[in-house]
Amino acid sequence: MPINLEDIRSLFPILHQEVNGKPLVYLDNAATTQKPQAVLDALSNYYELDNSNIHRGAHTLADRATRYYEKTRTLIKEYINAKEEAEIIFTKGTTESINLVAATFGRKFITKGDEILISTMEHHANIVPWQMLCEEKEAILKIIPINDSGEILMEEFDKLLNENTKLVSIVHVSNALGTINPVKEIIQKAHRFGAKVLLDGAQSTSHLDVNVQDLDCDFLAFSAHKLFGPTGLGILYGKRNILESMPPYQGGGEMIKEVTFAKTTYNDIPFKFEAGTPNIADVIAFQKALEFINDLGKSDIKKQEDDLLSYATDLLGEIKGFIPIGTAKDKVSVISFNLNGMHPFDVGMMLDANGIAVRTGHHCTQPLMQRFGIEGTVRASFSVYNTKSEIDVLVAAVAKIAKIKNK
Ligand code: C6P
Repeated sequence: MPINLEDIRSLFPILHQEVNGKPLVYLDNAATTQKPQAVLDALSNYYELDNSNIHRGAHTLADRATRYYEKTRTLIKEYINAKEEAEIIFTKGTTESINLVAATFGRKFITKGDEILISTMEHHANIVPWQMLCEEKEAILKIIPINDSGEILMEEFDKLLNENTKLVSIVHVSNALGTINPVKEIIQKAHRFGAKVLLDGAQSTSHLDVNVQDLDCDFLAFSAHKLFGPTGLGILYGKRNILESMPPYQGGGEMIKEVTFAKTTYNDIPFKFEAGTPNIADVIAFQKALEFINDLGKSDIKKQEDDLLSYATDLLGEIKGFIPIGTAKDKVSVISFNLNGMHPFDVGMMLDANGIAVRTGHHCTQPLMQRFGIEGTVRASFSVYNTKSEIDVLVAAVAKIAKIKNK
């Protein structure tokens, strides 16, 4: 069924406000998406009616909170087509999910001389944990280069892969460029050398159908807040046999089976990786975000976003001085650009004065910016609730700003 934009927008209270005297045009969805009313209601309902600690209490509220919490795990399992709930671990975000793998899988399985492959277009969250690990273990971090359009050079990837490669940790969709990487092929090739593959799904899980069994990835990391859910909640998917082979992440309550001063035995997965009282309210509220996406349907969402992307790409491309950064053939609805001779931050400020919210700067991808020889970009990122008339507002504002410079 075609998406009814008015209906969708009515579900998001935050969109209906003025910023700097202009109607808000929210185009910073790659940073975080807005939350539908149902998510906000679920948060307050939880604290009003169900608040309780989970997995421990013998009383009704604790039982109810536990059931609601675990229901989200089931919905996530279905959302990414994992085999079982035990493969879904709750974390604080994509960043913590990747750090968890570095601290556990990395601690146990990466040794001196091993090689870890990442690409030029990684977010800092998928660079720094591996640098830290490689430094500690005397392992080697290698970088897969990209072309001028912002696409991975697959023949260079082939050359880098060898029997020392233990892990390929790769972004599925670039936050700064929008590039969709050929991850299925990357995973197949890495597996031929026995390497494990972690997908950074922070940007892909909101736009694409991410099916972990079909992709055959070993890990997938993503964040609820980019999927219309609350901040401070992340997900790590891992294959059962790998998760079971990894040591725990943090020690504390919940992650144990039995503790004595002589020895502690650990809980089964996923609880082995979830020490302490978790982010119960946000996990429960995230259900409503997943229901929102499932109700619309991923393919209709993608269609709507692709439509906005091609509309905006065409119109912005006509503006004199507009320099797109990231022109991959396969892209999600992210447009990164510079205006000739203008600092991205200045452009962002002028857009904000028009009520338009975009992100400017390096987007936590400094090595990628260095690859393009720039300090940063202006990034407009569209979600399913954005409209063509909002894009018209963006295009008119960018054209006006470009004219100031071209005068
Ligand atoms: N990118 C952006 O504006 P957290 O902060 O843990 O939820 O997600 C980190 C992260 C990891 N990988 C990718 C590809 C990402 O895009 C992000 C978050 C935001 O682009 C905030 S820096």
